[in-house]
Amino acid sequence: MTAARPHIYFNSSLDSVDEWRDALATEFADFTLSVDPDVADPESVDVAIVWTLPEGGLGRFTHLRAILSLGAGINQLDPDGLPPHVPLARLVDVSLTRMMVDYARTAVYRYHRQFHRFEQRSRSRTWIYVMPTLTRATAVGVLGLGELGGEIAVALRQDGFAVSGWSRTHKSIPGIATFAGTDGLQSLVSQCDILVNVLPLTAETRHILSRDLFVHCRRGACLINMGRGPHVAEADLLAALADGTIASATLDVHATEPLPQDHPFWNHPDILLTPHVAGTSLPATAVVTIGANIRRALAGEKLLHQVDRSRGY
Ligand code: NDP
Ligand code: OXD
Repeated sequence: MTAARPHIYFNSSLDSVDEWRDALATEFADFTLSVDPDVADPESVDVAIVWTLPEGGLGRFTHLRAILSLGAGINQLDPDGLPPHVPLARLVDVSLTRMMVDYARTAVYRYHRQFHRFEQRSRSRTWIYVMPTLTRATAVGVLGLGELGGEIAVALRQDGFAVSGWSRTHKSIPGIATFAGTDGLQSLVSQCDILVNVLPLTAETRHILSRDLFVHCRRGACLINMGRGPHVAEADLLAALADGTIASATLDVHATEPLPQDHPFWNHPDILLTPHVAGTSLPATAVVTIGANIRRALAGEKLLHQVDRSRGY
């Protein structure tokens, strides 16, 4: 509990402002929490906690000291349009991490135990026997080895899968084969049965899941996209599913959300869609980082998990 009395602006269509008010009350004895359209004295706002930008952006908050994302990703805040002098932080939250690990495991096991094939065959009353295997026989590649990808890779390794991972800078994680750079990505995908994408969306990673990559994949590999929709070149994925390069895809994130009614991903026999639910932060746990970052912002200190604007994540 601190004596600081921050003025906090909050904007999210997904998160409950009441739950966040209660959570912030465990960190600050006195604070003001403003939401549109009732933001009195916008010039006095110290910190913005946001999932997406409000209409009109954040320009009216002329004395803003920090922008704190309610997501681990920040691309939805259109970072290039944010005031460059205001530090921006992404969210790291134990609940979010736990949910992302659970989602990755669920989707990986669905492929490893062939449930996707049994689901399809049961619709046509077809009995197929596929010999089950131990997890060590399935090679899983994790794209992105940050807060989330790193935990996912370690959890899958603990489950016995043969895990490899890819990041921008080289990482060393016991029991996991690590790769970096474009050549590293091609080597990794050529060895994997299942790919899990948990990269941030940046200029470099947009459409990374495209034909150029699929041609290096093991034939019949399965894809799990938990990063962002625009990581996938959609027409390339449909073509790869049609010719068997990719056997099946689990897509949690989509270029347009909600996915338009006429989108070809709906009803596709080899695609499982989930509505961007892989992970979410919970105020009761996320407030620990958010509270610490509000105090840092008021003190003019560097934020935890501050985004490097030049890298884009
Ligand atoms: P981090 O910033 O902790 O990690 C990002 C990882 O991606 C790092 O390992 C980084 O490499 C790597 N990376 C970034 N750019 C490249 C590149 N050009 N080439 C290779 N590797 C690259 O992010 P988080 O793990 O916290 O979050 C990752 C993403 O997950 C979010 O940005 C968001 O898009 C998505 N997400 C999705 C959710 C959902 O519900 N579907 C929920 C939460 C997050 P290096 O280690 O070298 O820096
Ligand atoms: C996030 C998300 O980035 O939920 O945290 O997508």
